[in-house]
Parts: sequence; C-alpha cells; structure tokens
Amino acid sequence: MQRRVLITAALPYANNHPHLGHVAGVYLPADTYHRYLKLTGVESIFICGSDDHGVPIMISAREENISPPDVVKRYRDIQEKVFSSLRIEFDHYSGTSTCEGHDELAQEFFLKLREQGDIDEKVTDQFRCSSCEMFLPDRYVEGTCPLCRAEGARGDQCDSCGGAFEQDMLIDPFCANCGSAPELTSTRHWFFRLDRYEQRLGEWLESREGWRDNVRNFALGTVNGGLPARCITRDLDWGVPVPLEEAKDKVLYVWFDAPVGYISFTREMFRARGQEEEWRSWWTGDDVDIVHFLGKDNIIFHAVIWPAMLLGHDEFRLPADIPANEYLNFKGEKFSKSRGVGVTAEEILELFEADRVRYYLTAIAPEGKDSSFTWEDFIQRNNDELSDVIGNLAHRVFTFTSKNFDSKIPGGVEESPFATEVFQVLREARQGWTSALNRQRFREALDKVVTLARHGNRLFDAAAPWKSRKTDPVACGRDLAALLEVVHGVSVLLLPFVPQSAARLVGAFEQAAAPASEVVSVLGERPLLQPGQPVTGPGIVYPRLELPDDGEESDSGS
Ligand code: B3M
Ligand code: ZN
Repeated sequence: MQRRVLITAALPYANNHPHLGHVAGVYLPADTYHRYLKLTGVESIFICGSDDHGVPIMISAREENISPPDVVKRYRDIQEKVFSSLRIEFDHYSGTSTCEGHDELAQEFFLKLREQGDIDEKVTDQFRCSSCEMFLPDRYVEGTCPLCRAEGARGDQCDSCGGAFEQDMLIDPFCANCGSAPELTSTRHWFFRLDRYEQRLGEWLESREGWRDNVRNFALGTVNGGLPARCITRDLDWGVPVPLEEAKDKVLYVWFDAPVGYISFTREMFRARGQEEEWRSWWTGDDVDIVHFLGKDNIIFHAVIWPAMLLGHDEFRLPADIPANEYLNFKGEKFSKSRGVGVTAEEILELFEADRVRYYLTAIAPEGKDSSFTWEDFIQRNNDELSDVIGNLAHRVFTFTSKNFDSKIPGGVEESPFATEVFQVLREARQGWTSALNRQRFREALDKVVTLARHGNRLFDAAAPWKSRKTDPVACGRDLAALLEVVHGVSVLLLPFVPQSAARLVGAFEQAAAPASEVVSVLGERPLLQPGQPVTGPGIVYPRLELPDDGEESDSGS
C-alpha cells in the first residue's frame, strides 16, 4: 500500500517574529520534506498555524493595550509573510484561536480523559495579583531566592544558584507586571494523570525504530523516570474554556490545546475544500505516517504528553516520527528576538534571496547537534558550493552546449567508459539523496547533490570537450550529452532545497526531459535527455555574494 504522510511543524507562538533558529530547526526541514515527498509522488499534506493562547500573548496585549486577538492577528500576518517569502508552503496555515471547531475538539480531549479517570482535581495555593486581577504564572512573580538570597528569582526557580523551590517560598515576592505584592490564594485545578500511561508510552517508545536518538532517548528517559500528574488548567481569561460548570473562569493549559490544533487545522482545511470527512482518514488511516517537526525544547510535549493524550482519546494515530532538531546558535547563543540575538528571517530576506538562506540553513542544519550561524560562513558556503560548484558546472556545460551544439542536446549518450562512469555517479547520488531524505537527514542529502556537482566538474575537466571538439567531435558530443545528464540530475535533486533557483535550472531542460517528478526516481538508470531537443541555460543562477556591511561588523567583534 502506498503510504501517505501528514507533516506538521510546531505551531509558532503568535507573539514573535520567526527567527532563523526556528526556520532552520523546524519550518525549513518540514517544507523540504514535503517538497521531497511531492516530487517523488507520495501523497502528503503539510499543516501548521499559530499557537495563539498562553500567558505571553495575554501580557503582550495588556502591555500594548490591545486585545489578545489583535496581537494574534498582527503576528500571524508576520509569520505568514515570512514563511511565504522563504517559500515555506503549507497546505493550511490556521491558528488555535481562530480555527473553527478547535476549542470543541480540545474540550473533547479533556472530557474524554476525565470520563475515564485520567484527570484529578486539586486545590492549591497560588500567587494572585489583585491589581492585575490575575493569578501569576511562575515567570510573572519575582522575588528574592530563599536559597541564595539573590534578587530576581522567578516563580519557582533561581537563575543565580540554579535552585528550584515552591512558589510560596520566594522572599518579598512581587508581580513582574505591576510590581505590587501578590497574595497566596487558593484555587482548584485539573491534573492529567500521566502515570496511567507510563507503561504504554514506554512500550511504544521502545518499539520506535529509526527515530533520532536524541528524541527517543530523551522521551524514554522521561517516561522511565516516572510521570507526575501535570496541571492542564489555568486561571486565565484567554484560552480554550475548561468545559465544566465548576471551572467557569479557567482555560485549558496552552500545551493541552496547541497540539490538538494539528487535528483541528487538518479538519478545517478539508472542510474548506468541501471534503467534510476526509480529515478523519488522515488521522486514523493505517496508511498514514504522521510526522511532527519541532525543536528540541518541544520533545517532551510531542513524544510523551501528546501521545498520552492520543492514547487516552483512543481514536487518532500516534506520530510515526518526530524529527526534532537541536538549536541553531548565533555566536554561541540561542537566537532570541527579545534579547536581540541573531538575525530575523525578515532581516536576512531583505539582503538575500530565499534560496540562499534555505541553502545555508540546510547546509548547517542542527540535526545531530547544535550548529552556528555566522555571516562569513553564510557567504562562504553560498560562494564555495552554490556558486563555484553547482552554478559553475551548470554554466560551463550550458555555455559549451550553446557555443558548439547550437543549444541542443548532442546526438545521444552512447556506451562509453565515460558515460558509464557518469551514470554510476548519478545513480549513487540519487540513491544517497533518497536514503538521506527518507531518514530526514537534509544536510546529508544536500551534501550528496553538491558532491555530485563536484564530480560533474571533475568529469568535465577529464573529458576536456574543448579539446575533443577539434580532435574527435563524435566523442565530444557523446561526453557532453553525458555531462548534460549530470546537470539535469543536479537540478532535479536540488528542487526540494532551493525550489526557485532549481526550477530555473530544471526549466532549461523543459523540452528535452520529462517532468522532474517522472524522472527523479530513475536518475542515473538510463539517459533521460532527448537528443536534438533544445536546452536553454538560464544564465548565472548563483552569482557570488558579498558580506553585508552589518554582517561584517557583527562578526568582527566590534
Ligand atoms: N508554541 C512553540 C515553542 O515552544 C510552541 C509549539 C507548540 S506545537 C503544538 O516555541
Ligand atoms: Zn500585578
């Protein structure tokens, strides 16, 4: 049975500008994977949207004196614009506060779990600020650390000594929002009994083959360490209402409703297309692999808590894979818009084409470990690889064809040791590329393409068609036809990574080859270009780049 794939990318909070760390770790790999699947004929959908609930969004709204939906709208527009400039193309981009039926589905999860005894109630004491009229989540109550006496401890932890303690132990607590002293106030909350899922989660995680070690080991370690009940309600007025009479002023914890968005957004998309029930087959079908892309700080939610919710709800499939990435850093620090560390997607896109950004972020993808963005490296990888290896190969082969063969595919690839070598190199590249992409190893897959192009340049040098043109025109045409096959192969294999520029390269072969989706699985198996058909090189696709002014400054340490 042909498999279908449902791809999700972690829902960005609707209060920040996507930075390159998010793009490199989550959205770009998910989009590349989606493009790869489509190119190879696998039916797949790509779902995302904004994570609209939670305290930070409420606080942003208060600070700016606007409503949470206004904050959400503003950031969702920014997100959609950034994603579309990067050619990250979702099949549906929604949002947890606007998606039709989202609240109800999240509530259904809550009620189902509660019915089967997975949810406990408890009354606890929490800080409440009477001037802000709200209970204060941990990061909004500050004070002096009871352990080391440092100021600036937050909620239940202290950054100075690294200690953790109960909220009510803080000395001289004050509301981070308005500065007044909060009062301990008792309040009732609902807790998800994760311990009831420990065994099933453990067995399931044990059986996950091919998952990234960081994801599986971390999740297994968490489960094996025992899962305490987690509070899944909050005293806030922004979020999905808790569906109980006795919890009128409470909402579901943002991490309880957010992953449900993956399902509610899928349903919304199909309903908008007039396919009322189609969503269900994507969430229940045995033939569907659900793949969640995310950053490492989200592993616990996707590999432990969300699967427990799905097991409890007992209707939808568990994720087939969770390719979580490590972090992309900027000068050794985590990207952070609020702390002014790094580059936002908007900033870099003002200076460079999307494909240049996509190329570099894939080339340094933080797959197995953290990686680091620097401007020098950005320029260098683009120049050394895209310009000097790939662009150069394409340019010299197209130019030679236009000058000497009237821009037509020469008379066919014939058997020759040279052609044999070319086809072997092409086949190996395609196989390596496929295997890496099936394992979501984007960096490795891209490297296969660059290596193929490098090989192509060496083969061009070895064939020296500028010499054989005079001494043996037949051999010259035969070798050039084989080299054109390499350029075509490189162009097709680049499509998922740098879609716009690769499409220009592939476009050169429009009349000489079948569409990329038809040839991608047979690259290197046989000649794919029709002799006598025109090929029109697109000119210089990857001109060399120069360091931007502020890039130089920001990396020279000045
Ligand atoms: N909103 C993203 C983050 O932690 C978080 C993902 C939700 S995915 C269901 O930055
Ligand atoms: Zn306050």
